[in-house]
Amino acid sequence: AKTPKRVAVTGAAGQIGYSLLFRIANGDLLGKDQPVILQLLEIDNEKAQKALKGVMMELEDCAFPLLAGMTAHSDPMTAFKDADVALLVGARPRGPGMERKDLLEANAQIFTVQGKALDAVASRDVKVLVVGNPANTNAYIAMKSAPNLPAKNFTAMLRLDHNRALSQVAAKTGTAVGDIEKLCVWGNHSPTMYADYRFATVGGKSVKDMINDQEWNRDVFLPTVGKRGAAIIDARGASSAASAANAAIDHVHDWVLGTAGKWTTMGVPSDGSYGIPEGIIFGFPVTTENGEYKIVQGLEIDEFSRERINKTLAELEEERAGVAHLLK
Ligand code: NAX
Repeated sequence: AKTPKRVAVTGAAGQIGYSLLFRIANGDLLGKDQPVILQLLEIDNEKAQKALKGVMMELEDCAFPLLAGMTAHSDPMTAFKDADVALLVGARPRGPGMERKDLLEANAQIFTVQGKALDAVASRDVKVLVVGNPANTNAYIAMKSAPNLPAKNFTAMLRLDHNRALSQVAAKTGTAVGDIEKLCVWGNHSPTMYADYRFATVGGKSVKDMINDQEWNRDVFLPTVGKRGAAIIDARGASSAASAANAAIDHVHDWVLGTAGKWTTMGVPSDGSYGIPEGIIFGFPVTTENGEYKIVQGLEIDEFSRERINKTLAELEEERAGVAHLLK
């Protein structure tokens, strides 16, 4: 049997955690032959720790054959010890009267501490996925706080936006989501993200030609994908949880196990591709193989796309400037 992999999850007693942990323990994250040990972090608060114990009781009651162990933590220095994968889901939500700036700073604080802890105790190959918002900037802060780990190990979740775009395109073209290739989402996980089906194909046919409607792209598709999170809150009375957990599973699964040449979207530190400044955590089309991702190169960026990419980049640069003083 394989040696168990250690998967650390923060915000483990939250809504996303409740959808995520059972799927990890079921083998959906790292494969049906890969035992896992869950190292679960919650805030140092009696109610949160008690809720976490409750989730762990339910995990026990599933008797998952692949769940080789689990531990509860309130300190990232123990939660991240030897972690092979770290899913940073817990974050500070925006409270009443809280400005965007306060939100950025509260989260910068959390992700500085967690980045340092990963740097100190995690596996040197740890794969980090930041889900907690603002995800791209939180991933940037964690990466900058972990100078002894490779920067490429830090990623942010754009996969929910990617999956949302896939299903909108499938509905519009009357095709199956699984048949759509070469779709991607550029930029920040925020309403400014740019979902791009210009290169997408179904059975070798161009999706752009099938749709052939730039107004639908601009006035229906992009706003629908961009505001989907708000639409879910409006309908459900709570933010996306199962779909967010599913996207986190997809992201790490594909990163570890490969996409066999197919594109997906990951928020990764830019290497300067497409004029995105180095180090900014940006949604790019990627392929993955042997546990490494590669940004798809050589795509043509037309005027409309450049405008959209610049807009989402400007937002990320503004967020980066807003936390720069905390990273000294
Ligand atoms: P919940 O509020 O249900 O759960 C968050 C949990 O994190 C809570 O139990 C809280 O105690 C814990 N927590 C807070 N600070 C922590 C810390 N420093 N260390 C450990 N645990 C901590 O939120 P949930 O709905 O699960 O969402 C979690 C995060 O995902 C939010 O920031 C949310 O905005 C973000 N999302 C990101 C998405 C993406 O596509 N990147 C989509 C879904 C989601 O909105």
